[in-house]
Amino acid sequence: NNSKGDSRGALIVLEGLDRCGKTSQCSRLLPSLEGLGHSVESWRFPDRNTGVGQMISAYLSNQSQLDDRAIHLLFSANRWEKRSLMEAKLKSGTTLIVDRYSYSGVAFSSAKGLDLQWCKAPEVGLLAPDLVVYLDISPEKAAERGGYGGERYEQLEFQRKVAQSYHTLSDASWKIVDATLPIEDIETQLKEMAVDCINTCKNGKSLSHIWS
Ligand code: Z5A
Repeated sequence: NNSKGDSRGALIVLEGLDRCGKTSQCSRLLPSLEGLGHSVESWRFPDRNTGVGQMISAYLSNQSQLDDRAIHLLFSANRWEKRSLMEAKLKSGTTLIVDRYSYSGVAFSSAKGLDLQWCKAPEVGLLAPDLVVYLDISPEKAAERGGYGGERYEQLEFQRKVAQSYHTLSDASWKIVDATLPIEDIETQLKEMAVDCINTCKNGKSLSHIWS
C-alpha cells in the first residue's frame, strides 16, 4: 500500500477467441479476489446495456446491418462511454476484471480486412490495462465447445483470421494461458497473476493510456 492509503485498483483484461472460457474465468476470479479482501468488479465489452451497446447487440444478432467501419467505431464508442466511470472506479481502489477490450476491437475488425492502424486509432487515449491475459485455444478446439450459436463472427474460418490478428497485436507483456487446461487449473494461474498485478498497482504503478 502507498503511505497515503489512496492506492488504486488494477485494470485486468481477458482476451481470446469465442468460447475460450473468458466468461467462466471472470465469474470465478471475482469471488476469489473478493475472498482475499480486494474490492473487485467484473465488466465486459460490448456492454450491451447502453444505447450504443444495444445497437451493437442488434448487429451481432443479425437484426441490423452496418458498414464494417461504422460497427468498429460503435464498439470503440462503447468503451469511451464507460471510460470516465472506469477511471473513477480504479482511482477509488476497485480492481476491474474486464471480459474483452480494445484488443478484441482491433482483432475482429482487422480480421475483416480493415487496416490495423486505422482500427487502433479510435482506441488511443483509453486506459491501458495493467494485465492482459490471452486465453489461448485453437479455433477448432473452441468450436468443439458446444458449437457456435447464431451470432455474427461465430464461424470457424473467421475465428482463424481473428486468431492471426491477435497474434499480430500481442506483445511481450501479455500473459498467455493454455485455455484447454481444466477450468480449475486456469483459475489458479489467473488468480496468481491477478494478485501480483493488484499488488503492483497498490504499490504506486500509475495509470497510462493504450497505444499512445
Ligand atoms: N467484438 C468485436 O468485434 N469488437 C469489440 O470491440 C468487442 C467484441 C469488445 C461478442 O462478444 C462479439 O463481439 C465477439 C467479439 C466481438 N464475437 N465473437 N466471436 P461476447 O463477449 O458477447 O461473446 P464472446 O466473448 O464470444 O463470449 P462467449 O461465447 O461467452 O465465450 P467465452 O466467454 O470465452 O467462453 P465461456 O462462456 O466461458 O465458455 C464457453 C464454453 O466452454 C462453456 O460451455 C464453458 O463451460 C466451456 N469451457 C470454459 N472453459 C473451459 C475449459 N477450460 N475446458 C473445457 N470447457 C471449458
